[in-house]
Amino acid sequence: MSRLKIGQKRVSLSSKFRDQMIISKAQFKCSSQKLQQIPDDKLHEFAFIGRSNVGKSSLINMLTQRQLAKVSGTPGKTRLINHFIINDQWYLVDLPGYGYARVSKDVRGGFSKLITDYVTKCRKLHFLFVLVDSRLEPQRIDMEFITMLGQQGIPFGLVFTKADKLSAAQLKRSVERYQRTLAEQWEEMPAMFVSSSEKGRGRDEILDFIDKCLNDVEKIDIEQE
Ligand SMILES: Nc1nc2c(ncn2[C@@H]2O[C@H](COP(=O)(O)OP(=O)(O)OP(=O)(O)O)[C@@H](O)[C@H]2O)c(=O)[nH]1
Ligand SMILES: [Mg+2]
Repeated sequence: MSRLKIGQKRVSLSSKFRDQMIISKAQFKCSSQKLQQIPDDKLHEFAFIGRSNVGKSSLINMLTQRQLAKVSGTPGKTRLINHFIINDQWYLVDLPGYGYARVSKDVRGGFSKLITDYVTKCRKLHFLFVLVDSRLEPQRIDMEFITMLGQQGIPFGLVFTKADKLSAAQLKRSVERYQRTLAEQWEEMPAMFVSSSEKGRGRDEILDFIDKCLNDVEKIDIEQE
């Protein structure tokens, strides 16, 4: 198999200094159980995916500094696609987790139709944050998922969650282990972020990344007018 490249929908990042993004408004918009139900508008979407319980909903709450998404210690809490509209301009999207066998027989060992439909067919999806537990070695299901993203050309980055549970040295080892595993298959490394929803870690980096993406899109939209 040829080596994988990161999807190209993500535009190049400008290094121009900007003020940090401020989330002045964040609201729940809707829950969807199929792709046809997601908001029918042109606003860009930044989505969060990963194994059940990895911390997707917690991360959305940490980024928005609001209790918007439902968090639970029991895996499989988020079953639908949840859209949260930010500053009336773009969406944060909380996706159901994968790899949780008890959710449904037909999703076992694979990815539900809801997830694959959204990830592969939603044209408004601008960037996908794939969350992985920073305490674990690369998991097969995560590697399978990101291989699929590479094959489909979907732009994504990795977020190492629950970093508060590791020492700095353990965290470094964990990230390096991932980089070594990815290097076997990928031509280039995806963007990587370290997060802790408990401590607020990673918030500035992730919001800054989204801000840059949105700014670049705006520039392209203007150039095309
Ligand atoms: N220590 C620590 N715990 C976390 C962190 N993020 C999430 N958790 C805990 O992990 C559990 C799962 O968090 P969720 O945010 O509900 O995870 P999820 O990925 O949305 O789970 P599903 O919706 O079931 O797929 C909860 O008990 C959270 O409190 C973190 O950064 N640090
Ligand atoms: Mg959730």
